[in-house]
Amino acid sequence: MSEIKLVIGNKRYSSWSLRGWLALKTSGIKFEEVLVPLYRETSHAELKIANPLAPPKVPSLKIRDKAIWDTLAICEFAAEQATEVALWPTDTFVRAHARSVVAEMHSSFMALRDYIPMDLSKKISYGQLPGDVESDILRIFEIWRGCRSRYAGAGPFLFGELSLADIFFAPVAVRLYSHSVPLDEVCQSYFDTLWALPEFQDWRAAAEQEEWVIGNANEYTVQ
Ligand SMILES: N[C@@H](CCC(=O)N[C@@H](CS)C(=O)NCC(=O)O)C(=O)O
Repeated sequence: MSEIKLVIGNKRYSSWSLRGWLALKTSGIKFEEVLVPLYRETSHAELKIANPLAPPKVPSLKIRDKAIWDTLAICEFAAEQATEVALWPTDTFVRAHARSVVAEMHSSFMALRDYIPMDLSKKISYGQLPGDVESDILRIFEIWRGCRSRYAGAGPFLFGELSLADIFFAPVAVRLYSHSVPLDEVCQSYFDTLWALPEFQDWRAAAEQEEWVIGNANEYTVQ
């Protein structure tokens, strides 16, 4: 049993869990996954048992008698502990650019998050979205195009090699996919790269197997 435990929510729905999990997986750190299904009466109590020193949110890390919570702190821990890969770009200014993108993702895009929650079981055809949601999406495309035009020579991800910036956009890719949001050539190519990340494929495959489903009326059922 690993002494590092990552507490996550439903793979189908928990966008922040996906980020923390991808950061740990791609870092190569060995960890044990503890999945607590969210939005049930007992969820908060179960989260407290899984990681007593963290708030009852996911993701959180439990390392012996220590807790690390909030996705950004967990991702920074993964980047610091990774020995085989660099989850931040090595160049100072490129790294600062990547951190700007990650910080913007962490603190913004509320309209997109509220209107299109992550749901890996959902796929509907595209329809006109509210203006503030469209504005969030246009800003995301602006970030993607800006990074791809600057760093395409270094690799297929936003900053060339895979970085935490890509990991932060993984749940956004799910949101765009589930509402069939049209992408231009540059954004589609980046989306395809992100979607094909093996660890992301593993997460989606596990989400498909989950038995907890939130229905149309927001009721929570077990299949
Ligand atoms: N800013 C936090 C957000 C964590 C968060 O809100 N997680 C959601 C799931 S994606 C959660 O735990 N919801 C369960 C609840 O609030 O009961 C982070 O970055 O980790």
